[in-house]
Amino acid sequence: MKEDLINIKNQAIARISDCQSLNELEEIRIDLFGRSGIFTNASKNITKVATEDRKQYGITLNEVKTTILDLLTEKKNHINSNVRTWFDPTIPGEKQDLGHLHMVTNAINEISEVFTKIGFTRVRYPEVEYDYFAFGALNFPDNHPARDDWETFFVEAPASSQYGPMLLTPHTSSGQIREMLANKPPIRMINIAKCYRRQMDVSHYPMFHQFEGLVVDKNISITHLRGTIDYFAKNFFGENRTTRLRPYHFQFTEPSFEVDISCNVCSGKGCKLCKEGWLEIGGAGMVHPNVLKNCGVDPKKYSGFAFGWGVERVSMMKSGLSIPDIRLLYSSDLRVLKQL
Ligand code: FA5
Repeated sequence: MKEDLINIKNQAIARISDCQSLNELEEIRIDLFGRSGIFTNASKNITKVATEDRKQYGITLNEVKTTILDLLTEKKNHINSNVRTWFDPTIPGEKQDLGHLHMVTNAINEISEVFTKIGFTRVRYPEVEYDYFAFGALNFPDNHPARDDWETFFVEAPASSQYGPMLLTPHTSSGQIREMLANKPPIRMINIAKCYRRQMDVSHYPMFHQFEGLVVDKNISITHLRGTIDYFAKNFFGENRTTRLRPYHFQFTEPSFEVDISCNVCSGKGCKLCKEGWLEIGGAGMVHPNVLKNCGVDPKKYSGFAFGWGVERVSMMKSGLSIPDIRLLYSSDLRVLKQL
């Protein structure tokens, strides 16, 4: 009986190796494993095998079956690999999607370019900061509640005895301190970096970008601030845009302002988007004498101006696309990203 199985195997091997086509191979398979195939019948014969030989017969059956099936698969792959697949060179190619820089990266590049053209140096300072640089040196007395306005993330790390607790910088104004400690006036910096705040709604995101301008030199006045802001507005948003300053309060500037830009939808006449013709872009002011002193700059000799605005905010205002929610920018939704 066992010899019969070996014969089945040897004959199958011979037939499979001579076989030249898939049809022929299928015939061999059916001859062996079909309903009344040679192998199928041999399996049924197990009932006729003496009980003491049955186990060995079963093992041989399995070995023969595995060998033949493996050979059939191997032969099938071999025949398939020899079949030349038809290639039609006239079929149009598949169009590959082209990636592009994110809208925020483009805005950062453009903002850098606008300011470096008028002599500002692009800098970047740490995102993980100490309280002293983000608040203390910016004229916030210890434990002053104005810190709350910045809804800061604190880092679980040992506080510095000199600079206080560690935090994720909530604004690029910390870069003012780093810049003045590292360089003597004249200073013209544009610091563009990531900022973090515990905020999340249609116009706020926990991670966002600001660009901070700082100019410190002899005889710097509000007119320089106005001129710089107007220059930026016209270069970034368009020739027809104008700006205005509204009185405001920041600890680190005196006087302080909120900067508005004329609305592009109604050209400053007043509409649904802007209400009164103006859109807010961010804060600005003349550097507070205490901040200059904290950085070793003599306020009797030098003065300066600073401004800090949101990159996402200004690029959303510029784009002409109506982006109703800042969170869309970071949603990684290709339907949105492809449009920007
Ligand atoms: C400040 O952060 C000041 N440091 C700005 C400044 C610099 C004033 C220099 C004077 C001199 P404010 O908190 O208003 O100010 O933020 C400035 C801008 O950052 C806002 O107008 C907004 O455009 C952007 N911004 C603030 N928080 C978020 C947020 N969570 N998501 C997105 N953008 C934000």
